[in-house]
Amino acid sequence: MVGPAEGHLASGLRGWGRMVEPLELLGHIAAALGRRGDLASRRIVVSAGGTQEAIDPVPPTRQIARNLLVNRDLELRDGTKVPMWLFEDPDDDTESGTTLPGKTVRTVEGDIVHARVGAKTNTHTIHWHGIEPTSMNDGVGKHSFEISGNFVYQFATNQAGTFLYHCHKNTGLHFEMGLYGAVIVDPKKPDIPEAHGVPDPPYPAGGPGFVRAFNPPSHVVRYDVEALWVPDDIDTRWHELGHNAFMQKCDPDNPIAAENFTKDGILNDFRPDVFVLNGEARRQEDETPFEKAAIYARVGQTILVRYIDATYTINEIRVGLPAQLIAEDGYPFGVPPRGQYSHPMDLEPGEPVRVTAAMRGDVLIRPTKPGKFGDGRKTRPSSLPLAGQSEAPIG
Ligand SMILES: [Cu+2]
Repeated sequence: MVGPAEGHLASGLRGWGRMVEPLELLGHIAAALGRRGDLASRRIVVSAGGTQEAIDPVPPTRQIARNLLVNRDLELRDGTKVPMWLFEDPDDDTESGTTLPGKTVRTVEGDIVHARVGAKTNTHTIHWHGIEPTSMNDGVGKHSFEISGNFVYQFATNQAGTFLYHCHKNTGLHFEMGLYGAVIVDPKKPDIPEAHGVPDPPYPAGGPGFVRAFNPPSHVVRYDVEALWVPDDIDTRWHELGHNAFMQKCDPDNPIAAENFTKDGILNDFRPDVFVLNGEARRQEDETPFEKAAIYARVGQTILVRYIDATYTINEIRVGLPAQLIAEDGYPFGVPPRGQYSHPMDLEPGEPVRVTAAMRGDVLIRPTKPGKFGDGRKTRPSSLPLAGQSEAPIG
């Protein structure tokens, strides 16, 4: 590709868009093909044309929008304010459009999604973690591009499961600052008696709905109550840093040279002093329960917990009731075509699931007795969030 050149345009305007002059074209051709190679004395066709056209005419089945970013303070119980960067849904001007974690993106298996993304300040991206779009739509800045202004990402959500989206510019910092949210891909509603009373997907937040899981032959499980747990840890020192702190400069000849990192940051040193669950923040010594993570269900109901780890450390998730881990990282255990060597895992009350950054999982819980259930550990009863409740709570 050669050009375009700058100058007088057919539209009457001046600017970039002219075909380059024939002599310059000849020079490019000679440089590319050589003067006396195998193609000597051949004729060459040069074609030129407009560059403004619909690049991809695939019609979307679902359209969403997110802007980056909104500045918000996360207020601790002692009054300390931690600066955060949040996603904003420009089509939702209520409080639920700008949240920590970011507003959930919910799609259905088989959707073609168009995500209109705006960078309101500086440059950002959105990476659709685990969805695996094309590299142009994957939002990994270093492998494609960062967004300045607006861009429409296109991807297909062909696999039901729990995924996440997050900014992938200067990722260590921008993810830490709060630019993350859930992507939930629902399976299509099955034509079975249990589907009675369940609305069409995308299923409502909180339930009821269906989740992809080992359950032949349909490989869906109906749940009544749905919860999303998103733990995060915060090094409050990082939240005073600038947009490009400790960012690697681009030097294609020596991409990993130490001198290519700006020195105005500490992203090689993470010391979390605040723990966050579903946007509620606590200092380490603070034992106050996390209200937003509490789950209320009745005996006999099926609870689905989706967790997404937004921390940078190793965490253990514990449930004070028998539970079943049915999927990890968007992959359901035991479900074709990939599940022939895996199977759902039964968890004893209090048995930990170890997770770290960006790991996800789906857990089913079926309470058989009324009560209030914490993390299942004897030493710190009910200090972690699961609270099953019936008409007559005990314990
Ligand atoms: Cu960003």
